Amino acid sequence: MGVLNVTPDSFSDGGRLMSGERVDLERLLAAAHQMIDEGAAILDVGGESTRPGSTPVQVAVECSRVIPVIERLSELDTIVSVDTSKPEVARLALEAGCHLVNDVTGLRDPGMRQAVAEADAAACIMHMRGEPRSMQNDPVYTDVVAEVRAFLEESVDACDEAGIDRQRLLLDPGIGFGKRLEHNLALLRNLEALRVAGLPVLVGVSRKSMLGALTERPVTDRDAASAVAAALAVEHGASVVRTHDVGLAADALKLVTAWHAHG
Ligand code: HH2
Repeated sequence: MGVLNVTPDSFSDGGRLMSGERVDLERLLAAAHQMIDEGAAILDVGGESTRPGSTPVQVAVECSRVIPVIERLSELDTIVSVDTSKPEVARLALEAGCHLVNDVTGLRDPGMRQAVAEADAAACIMHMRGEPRSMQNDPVYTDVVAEVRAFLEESVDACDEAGIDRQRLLLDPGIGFGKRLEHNLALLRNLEALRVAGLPVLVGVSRKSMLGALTERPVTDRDAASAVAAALAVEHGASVVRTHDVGLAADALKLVTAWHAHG
């Protein structure tokens, strides 16, 4: 899953695909084609940063960023995902040709579950402790793996009740979303334990601060560590990795595949 952020303020690539307040569609399409060529199966379009300390944006602003992009990407031979936690944005994105709703709040809003069910769309349920504004203020868990799994179980049940086809769900531990380094590492080492109902797990660790803490590198220089983390995540049970540098992650995953094919 390649990340296409159309925001001025995302933590690692804010403004890259923008021209002032507007999305630069030419640059965005070039980035999308490059990701597809490098091996992305899914393109994830986000119009609101969820970095620690970020503040929410209005529905109209988020829509003005993501909807024209989704319309264009839906013409390509790829799965299009919208990274949003607002049902209104998700509905319009699905109407515009989006296939998957990637909700960092784990479809907690019943309106979001209804939107996904009505469109018979796919969805990613991510775990987040708290909200972006305050989530890194000393999060505490007794057993982080058990607590995240319990949340995912409840969420899958809620999606069942809303009429969402289970086969269309992905689960995500939410690396860096209300977690300290030791929590992130425990989750990454135990991804198999998070596979509620055998569903596939998605991991987003690309460029995140845990990699900064481990390598002492700035956000602009974490792509090598991100690729290694992607490989480790797949080795420990992830089926999808969300990444800013698709080429590097694809190389890393080719090695994992070869390792197993010839083992
Ligand atoms: N991480 C980010 C955003 N969306 N979605 C899922 N499912 N899993 C993740 O780990 C995840 C996510 C944060 O990364 P990014 O989009 O690069 O930054 P920002 O939120 O600042 O736009």
